Amino acid sequence: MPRLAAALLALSLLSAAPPPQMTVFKTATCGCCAKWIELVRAAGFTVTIKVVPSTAEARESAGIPEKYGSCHTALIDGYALEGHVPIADIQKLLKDKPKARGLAVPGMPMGSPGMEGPYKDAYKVMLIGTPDGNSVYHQYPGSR
Ligand SMILES: [Cu+2]
Repeated sequence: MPRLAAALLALSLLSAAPPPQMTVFKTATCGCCAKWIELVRAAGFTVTIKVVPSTAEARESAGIPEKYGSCHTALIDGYALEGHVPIADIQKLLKDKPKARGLAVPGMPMGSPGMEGPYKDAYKVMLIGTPDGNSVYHQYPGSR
Protein backbone atom coordinates (compact mmCIF):
# COMPACT_ATOMS: atom_id res chain seq x y z
CA MET A 1 0.00 0.00 0.00
CA PRO A 2 1.36 3.46 -0.84
CA ARG A 3 2.47 5.36 2.24
CA LEU A 4 -0.03 8.20 1.74
CA ALA A 5 -2.95 5.78 1.50
CA ALA A 6 -1.75 3.96 4.61
CA ALA A 7 -1.45 7.24 6.49
CA LEU A 8 -4.94 8.31 5.41
CA LEU A 9 -6.38 4.97 6.47
CA ALA A 10 -4.75 5.24 9.89
CA LEU A 11 -6.07 8.77 10.24
CA SER A 12 -9.62 7.77 9.33
CA LEU A 13 -9.52 4.92 11.87
CA LEU A 14 -8.33 7.30 14.57
CA SER A 15 -11.03 9.89 13.88
CA ALA A 16 -13.86 7.32 13.79
CA ALA A 17 -15.22 7.96 17.27
CA PRO A 18 -17.95 5.57 18.34
CA PRO A 19 -21.35 7.08 17.48
CA PRO A 20 -23.42 8.17 20.47
CA GLN A 21 -25.93 5.72 21.81
CA MET A 22 -29.62 6.49 21.19
CA THR A 23 -32.57 5.30 23.25
CA VAL A 24 -35.98 5.36 21.57
CA PHE A 25 -39.30 5.15 23.41
CA LYS A 26 -42.09 3.78 21.21
CA THR A 27 -45.30 1.83 21.52
CA ALA A 28 -45.36 -1.83 20.51
CA THR A 29 -47.53 -1.24 17.43
CA CYS A 30 -45.80 1.82 15.96
CA GLY A 31 -44.60 0.80 12.49
CA CYS A 32 -43.41 4.22 11.34
CA CYS A 33 -41.29 4.43 14.52
CA ALA A 34 -39.58 1.19 13.49
CA LYS A 35 -38.96 2.55 9.99
CA TRP A 36 -37.37 5.70 11.43
CA ILE A 37 -35.19 3.56 13.73
CA GLU A 38 -34.05 1.52 10.71
CA LEU A 39 -32.88 4.72 9.00
CA VAL A 40 -31.13 5.92 12.16
CA ARG A 41 -29.32 2.57 12.48
CA ALA A 42 -28.37 2.64 8.80
CA ALA A 43 -26.75 6.03 9.47
CA GLY A 44 -24.46 4.35 12.02
CA PHE A 45 -26.17 5.07 15.32
CA THR A 46 -26.57 2.40 17.98
CA VAL A 47 -30.21 2.28 19.08
CA THR A 48 -31.82 0.77 22.17
CA ILE A 49 -35.60 0.48 21.90
CA LYS A 50 -37.84 0.86 24.96
CA VAL A 51 -41.40 -0.30 24.32
CA VAL A 52 -43.87 1.69 26.42
CA PRO A 53 -47.70 1.82 26.57
CA SER A 54 -47.57 5.54 25.70
CA THR A 55 -44.72 7.87 24.85
CA ALA A 56 -46.35 10.82 26.68
CA GLU A 57 -44.34 10.22 29.84
CA ALA A 58 -41.00 9.96 28.00
CA ARG A 59 -41.86 13.08 26.02
CA GLU A 60 -42.73 15.03 29.14
CA SER A 61 -39.61 14.01 31.04
CA ALA A 62 -37.53 14.84 27.96
CA GLY A 63 -38.94 18.37 28.08
CA ILE A 64 -40.79 18.28 24.76
CA PRO A 65 -44.12 20.16 24.99
CA GLU A 66 -47.21 18.14 24.12
CA LYS A 67 -48.04 20.41 21.17
CA TYR A 68 -44.80 19.37 19.48
CA GLY A 69 -45.51 15.72 20.16
CA SER A 70 -45.26 12.85 17.69
CA CYS A 71 -45.16 9.05 17.78
CA HIS A 72 -41.77 8.39 19.41
CA THR A 73 -39.30 10.11 21.72
CA ALA A 74 -35.56 9.49 21.54
CA LEU A 75 -32.70 10.49 23.80
CA ILE A 76 -29.16 10.95 22.54
CA ASP A 77 -26.13 12.73 23.94
CA GLY A 78 -28.20 14.84 26.35
CA TYR A 79 -30.76 15.80 23.69
CA ALA A 80 -34.32 14.72 23.00
CA LEU A 81 -35.60 13.90 19.52
CA GLU A 82 -39.36 13.86 19.05
CA GLY A 83 -40.86 12.21 16.00
CA HIS A 84 -39.52 11.75 12.48
CA VAL A 85 -36.44 13.98 12.73
CA PRO A 86 -34.22 13.70 9.60
CA ILE A 87 -30.75 12.16 10.10
CA ALA A 88 -28.96 15.26 8.77
CA ASP A 89 -30.62 17.40 11.43
CA ILE A 90 -29.64 14.94 14.18
CA GLN A 91 -26.05 14.99 12.97
CA LYS A 92 -26.04 18.80 12.82
CA LEU A 93 -27.47 18.98 16.36
CA LEU A 94 -24.79 16.65 17.74
CA LYS A 95 -22.05 18.56 15.93
CA ASP A 96 -23.21 22.11 16.79
CA LYS A 97 -24.39 21.25 20.33
CA PRO A 98 -26.78 24.21 20.77
CA LYS A 99 -28.15 25.07 24.19
CA ALA A 100 -31.53 23.33 23.80
CA ARG A 101 -33.66 20.38 24.89
CA GLY A 102 -33.62 18.91 21.41
CA LEU A 103 -35.43 18.64 18.08
CA ALA A 104 -39.05 17.85 17.26
CA VAL A 105 -41.02 17.14 14.11
CA PRO A 106 -44.57 17.59 15.41
CA GLY A 107 -47.24 15.20 14.18
CA MET A 108 -46.26 12.72 11.48
CA PRO A 109 -45.79 14.60 8.23
CA MET A 110 -45.88 12.50 5.09
CA GLY A 111 -42.47 12.50 3.42
CA SER A 112 -40.46 12.78 6.62
CA PRO A 113 -38.00 9.88 7.22
CA GLY A 114 -39.99 6.76 8.11
CA MET A 115 -43.18 8.36 6.75
CA GLU A 116 -42.54 7.86 3.04
CA GLY A 117 -45.66 8.09 0.93
CA PRO A 118 -47.18 9.22 -2.37
CA TYR A 119 -46.45 12.91 -1.67
CA LYS A 120 -44.52 15.10 0.75
CA ASP A 121 -46.01 17.44 3.30
CA ALA A 122 -44.13 20.63 4.01
CA TYR A 123 -42.84 20.34 7.57
CA LYS A 124 -40.61 22.00 10.10
CA VAL A 125 -37.98 20.61 12.43
CA MET A 126 -38.29 22.62 15.64
CA LEU A 127 -35.41 23.38 18.00
CA ILE A 128 -37.00 23.05 21.44
CA GLY A 129 -36.09 24.65 24.73
CA THR A 130 -33.37 27.13 23.86
CA PRO A 131 -32.84 30.09 26.20
CA ASP A 132 -34.99 32.06 23.70
CA GLY A 133 -37.72 29.43 23.50
CA ASN A 134 -38.54 27.27 20.49
CA SER A 135 -37.55 28.09 16.93
CA VAL A 136 -37.53 26.62 13.45
CA TYR A 137 -34.34 24.58 12.95
CA HIS A 138 -34.97 23.38 9.41
CA GLN A 139 -37.87 23.70 7.01
CA TYR A 140 -38.62 21.05 4.40
CA PRO A 141 -40.77 21.86 1.37
CA GLY A 142 -43.77 19.80 0.33
CA SER A 143 -44.24 18.18 -3.07
CA ARG A 144 -47.71 19.47 -3.88
CU1 LIG B 1 -44.57 8.05 13.19
